[in-house]
Amino acid sequence: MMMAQKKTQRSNPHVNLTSADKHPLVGIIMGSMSDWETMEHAARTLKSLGVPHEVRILSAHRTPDHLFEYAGTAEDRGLEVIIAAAGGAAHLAGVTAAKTILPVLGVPMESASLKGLDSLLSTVQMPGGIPVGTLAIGKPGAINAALFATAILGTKHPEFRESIRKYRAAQSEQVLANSNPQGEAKPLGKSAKVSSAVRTIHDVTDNKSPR
Ligand code: RP5
Repeated sequence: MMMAQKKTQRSNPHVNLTSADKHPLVGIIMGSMSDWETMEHAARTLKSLGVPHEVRILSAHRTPDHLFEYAGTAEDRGLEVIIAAAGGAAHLAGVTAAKTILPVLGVPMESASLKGLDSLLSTVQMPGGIPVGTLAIGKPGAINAALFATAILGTKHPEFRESIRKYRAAQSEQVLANSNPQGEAKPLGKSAKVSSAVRTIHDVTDNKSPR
């Protein structure tokens, strides 16, 4: 049973994706299975940073009661940050924020009709009183939401501050190791060899730098 669950983690957002079997500190929720292709980047980024997390599909309009229960019990269940992704008239992050005092980060999904501008405005334009920290549309927002969530955790858990530090260093190293777009890589930095941390960034971003 346990083995079967682990095997499906990469492709099934209904299943917990936790690091080292610790209880989740970050909850990633999204309005639809169609958001998973984008939000998988948030989950993979958290995984690479060693942040225990869980992933759920919950919709403000399709499963409102379940969303209320999830957001209303998140704090008691030990979550410390929630990442909420939705597209179109994207009210998931705002409704979640209304039901918890945990920090909620919103990721606007790129929509078919308006390329995510609808999602962005719906997520970011919260009236004063209930904040949603809104990231960029799509994959960059998914990656940055994970990094931001980790930075928030880092104010309380020093190990996650170190995870961010390593990620940043590896990111710089990756740029410096490929600094000449016309020719062979001539590292500008101290280190000529690409570290394993750089490979981790490659893993996270599907061999592309975050855009
Ligand atoms: C939102 O509607 C979801 O977050 C998704 O981005 C969008 C479209 O959902 P589907 O019609 O693909 O399920 O609730």
